[in-house]
This record gives sequence, C-alpha cells and structure tokens, in this order.
Amino acid sequence: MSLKISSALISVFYKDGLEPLVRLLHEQNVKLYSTGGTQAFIEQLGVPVTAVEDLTGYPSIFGGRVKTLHPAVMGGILYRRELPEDLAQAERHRIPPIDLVVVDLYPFEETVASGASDEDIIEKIDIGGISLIRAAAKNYNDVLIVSSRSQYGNVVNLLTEKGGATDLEDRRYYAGEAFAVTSKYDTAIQAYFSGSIVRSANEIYDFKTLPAAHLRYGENPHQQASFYGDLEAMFEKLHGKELSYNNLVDVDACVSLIDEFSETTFAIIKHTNACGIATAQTAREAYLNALACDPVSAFGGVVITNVKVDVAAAEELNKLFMEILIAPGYEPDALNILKSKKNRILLQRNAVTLPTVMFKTILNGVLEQDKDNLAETASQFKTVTEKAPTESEQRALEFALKVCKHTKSNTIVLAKEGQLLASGVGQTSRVDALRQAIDKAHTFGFDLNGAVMASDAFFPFPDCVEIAGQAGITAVVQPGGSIRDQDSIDYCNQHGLAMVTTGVRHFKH
Ligand code: 93A
Repeated sequence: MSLKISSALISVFYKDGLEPLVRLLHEQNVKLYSTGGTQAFIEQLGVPVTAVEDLTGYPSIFGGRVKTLHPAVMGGILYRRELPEDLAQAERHRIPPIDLVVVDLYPFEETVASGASDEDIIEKIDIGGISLIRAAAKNYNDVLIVSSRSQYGNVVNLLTEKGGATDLEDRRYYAGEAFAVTSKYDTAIQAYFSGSIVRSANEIYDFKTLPAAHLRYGENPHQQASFYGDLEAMFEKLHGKELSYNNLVDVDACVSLIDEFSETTFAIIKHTNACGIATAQTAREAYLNALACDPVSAFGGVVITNVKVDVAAAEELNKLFMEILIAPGYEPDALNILKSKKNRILLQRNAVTLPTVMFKTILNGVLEQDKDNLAETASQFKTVTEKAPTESEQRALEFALKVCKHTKSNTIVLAKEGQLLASGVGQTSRVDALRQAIDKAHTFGFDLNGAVMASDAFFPFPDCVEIAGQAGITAVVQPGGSIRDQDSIDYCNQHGLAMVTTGVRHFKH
C-alpha cells in the first residue's frame, strides 16, 4: 500500500550526507522530530524541527543514555494504523504517528578499533537507536526505516520519485536491511565481549557449514578453485554467464569500496582497484564521470553502483564492454537494455551482513585480521599547514581518502570533488605511485590545478608534495607520523598547499 510520509524522527550519530534528505523531507512537508545533536544540525540548515523532548515531555537523562526510549516515541512508531483500538489508544495518550525513522547508530566497531577505553566502548553501545530501528522495521507495514548512512541516496531517489510516499515493498525491503544492520551491530558487540576475533573468524569460516561451489578455474586456467559461501544470499543473478574466480575477487573489492559512499555513486574496478569512481546527482552522471577517469582500463571491468539503475544510466552503461554490473535494483526497461549482451553478468545485491574479519593462508599457517573499517571524515582531519583546505577541497579529500583505502599500496589518489582523476596503484615507492597517477590524469585530459591528493601512508620525504605541488595539487591528506613530516609541511607552507593529517594508515596488500 502506498503511504505518504507525514512525520519523521531523525537521530543520527554522523551527520554527513544527511542534508539532502532533510531538505527533501522539509520540501515534502514532513514534520521533523529529532534528538539533541541532530536537532542542532537540522536547525543550522534553517529547517524547522521539533525536539524529541517536546514529544516525550522528558529531558534527555543519564548522560544521554535515555533520549528516545519513551512510549510516545516507540508508540508513535509501533501503533498499527489500521487497528481501531490502536488508533483510539494513540489518540487517548496523545501519541502522534512517526512514519519515517532515520538512524545512524553510535559507532561501536569504530570505537573498539580506535583503542578506546572499556568505559568509552560501553557508552557507544547504542540502545535507543537500535530500539528505534527495530520498532520501525517491525512496523514496516506503516513505517519506513532508514538504518544506515549508505541508504540516504537511494531513499532520496525513492521519495523524490514517489512524491514523498512509499509502497509496502519498499518498506519491507528497508526493514530487511534494518535487521541486517542491527544483527551486524550486535555481532560486533558480542565479538567484543567474547574478546576473541579468532573465535568469530572460526565461526564465520567453518568451511564444513558453508555451501561449496566449484569454479571453472582459479586465478589462471591451470589452477583449480572453489568458493565456499552463500552467494545466492548476497546476489540475485539476473543475467549472464557464471562468475569466475577473478570476477568474485573483483566483486568483493567493488562491494567494499561502494559501501563507503552514501551519495549516488558509480565505481569501475579492474584487478581489485578502482579505475573510475564518481558521485553525482544522477546515476547517469555518476557513471559517466567514473568512466571518464580511465575509459581504457574500464574495458572489461566490473561496475558497481549504490542506486537503482535507471534507463538513462543503462543506455550509457550498455555502450561499455563490462564483465559485471552490480546494483541494488534495476528499472525494468533498464534491465531490458542491459540484457542485450549475452554474457554480461547482471547482479542485484541483497542486504547481507558481511564478516568483519579477513584471513589468508601464508607459509604454513593462516593470517587473520579485522577488516579495515575505519573511515575518517573531514571533521577528523587535522590541518597541519598555515592554509586550511577549502570546503570543496575537504570534500574532495574525504572522497580521495575513501578510494585510497581500497586501492593497493603503495597508492596515491588524485581527485576533485566527487570524481577520481587518477591513482597510482601497487607501486614499490610512493613517488612512483604519484608519478603514475599524474601521468594517467594527463593522459585522460585532466587538469590537475586545484585537485587534491590522498596517500595511504605517511610521506618519508618531501618529494611527493614537491611533485604534487608542481603538478597543481592544492590540498593533501595523509596519515602523518613520519619523523620528516615537517619537511613536507614546510614545502606546503612555502607553496600555498593545504595539508591535513588523519593519524590512520590504510595499507592494503
Ligand atoms: O544512548 S542511547 O542508546 N539512548 C537513546 O535513547 C538514544 N536515542 C537515540 N542513544 C540514543 N540514540 C542515538 O543517538 C542514535 O542512534 C544516534 O546515533 C545518536 C544521535 O544523537 P544526537 O542527535 O544527539 O547527535
């Protein structure tokens, strides 16, 4: 059943990416309720919002531990709109409906990974947010739940397309996603309490319990190979040939990369590295900007997006010879266009909780580690130069850093706002990575004046910033921590570059 959203409760930890959704809801005359920090963020956008305290008649208490845990909030989400008894009770207790819930949970895993104290980690166990998500997902019959920042772009598209209304199938889909979010969240808490990542890995990788699939061959035709896992749970294959070993490796790289982005994004992967990625207003524009980065490498690549593929995007995508396209959904006409190539693999991605650890066999044993799940936002950047990056540069740096994290080391990523310009990948020196990136950018016609640079690890010498400065780069992000950091900073100060550090290294091998 199509339902128009009349009111929404928004309570998010990270405010990044929220603005377009807030503005759209405001345009669609949705009454907004919000918690402290989120309320301040919305007010600063000039959008009217009611404090959740005004709804509950209660202040936020116990250091914020109890903010939304109140019958007026839970009731407004959970009462059944079609049941006369529920309607009567809602009226008697003056509980207004809440038709949309938007939550970004306390970053529990990130807090654990940052090495915070036990006390700080416990405080980051979200109780109210989880309850809001579960309540709204349970009542998907009447309520839409947005449970992750990665969904904002799709939800904006959905609400724009449907004029602020949703259908039952949309709400059910997002309810499923919501329970994937809450179960992943609780799994991380459980893993923390059990104190052992080894145990969680063994649970995840108990080969005997996983379905096995023989692959045609491994990385090369003379290598035998199998995959152990439930691919059908992850993807619905809509078209095309069997996935190969290398396809699976690239699909994995695609999924990890795209999950960093909440805006409308397209990425093109070759041999696990992005040879194009862009965010834009429309799917078509994002795809074309991603393709422009390196149309030569894109040939035969694996393409992923975080939005439904529409006809305009499909018409452009259809021109590319690609191995695989992965999307959360396809418009029926878009799918027809894309099916025109017999072997092209079209995957529709489902919301599935992925393991938080990774392992590989080495020597006579196995290496195991947590996945690199730290994603620094601009608010965590520390400016170390006289000049600070402009807002546009900050956004470009954040974008470049996300790409950098998913690119083979040593890597240098050059970007402008919302578009990868070039990267240097898997080089034995950072200088080589930078030279490769600059050369590639020029090959494909990009002017690097005003572009930004991200590095996966610190600069041991000032050579990289010198080369970057000469190429026109104006802002740099890097972890920092080299004993010669000051040499790079001095060069930036002398030549008017801005540099920020993150304190977090992102090697990937
Ligand atoms: O401490 S809580 O578990 N208690 C609550 O009642 C509650 N309600 C929302 N945390 C709670 N939240 C979380 O607050 C949300 O999940 C979100 O992460 C955060 C938003 O807080 P603010 O809007 O004040 O920044």
